[in-house]
Amino acid sequence: MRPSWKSVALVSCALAASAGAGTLRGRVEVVEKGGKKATDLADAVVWVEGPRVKPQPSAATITMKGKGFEPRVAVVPVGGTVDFPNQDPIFHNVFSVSGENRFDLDLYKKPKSGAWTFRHPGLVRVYCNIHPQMSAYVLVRDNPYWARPASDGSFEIAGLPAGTWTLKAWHERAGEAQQPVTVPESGALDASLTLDASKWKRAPHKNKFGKDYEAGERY
Ligand SMILES: [Cu+2]
Repeated sequence: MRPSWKSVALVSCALAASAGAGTLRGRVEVVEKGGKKATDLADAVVWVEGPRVKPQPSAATITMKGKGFEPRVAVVPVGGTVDFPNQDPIFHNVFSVSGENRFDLDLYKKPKSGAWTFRHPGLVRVYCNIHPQMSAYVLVRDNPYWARPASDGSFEIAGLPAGTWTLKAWHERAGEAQQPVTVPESGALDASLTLDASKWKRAPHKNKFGKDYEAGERY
């Protein structure tokens, strides 16, 4: 069947709609036990799930320093590499057992270094197999629409395709919150998210063998 003029017109309308781009502006709030507002909002991540747009390649660095990771939260696109240089004079062993993103860089110190390329979207919990107090997070995203909030919690995600998507926010002590957002073909949209950290408790995690850490290194 030959396409009629009518169906051709419909197709061009759909293309025009998906070419639209809106900006999402908002604020993230993290509420602690007793209703207190958290101040470490820059450690949160905000992102939009749904648009099938490939992110530009980018990389990140998480440095091991003073038996800690710095920064403690990083975001990379699928296929993005995180470097894990060790600035301490002692060995560290970066690893994760987070699903398909599990990895193990084994023991190293300067001048050796390690890196990992993340292939699957999701939240990756990163630990050291020697020091249980060391923890960091890598969020791996399959589209370019993410933002790190400013210290007051405000964020902006620009260039979003028009449509109804899911806005998500994450913070270490609260987990995820989400809400639907309908992005217009042009212009800005306001959206705010509140994350509940009131039930958070520091919980021990296992080492890379799934066992408890040996006594001597404590939280
Ligand atoms: Cu370590």
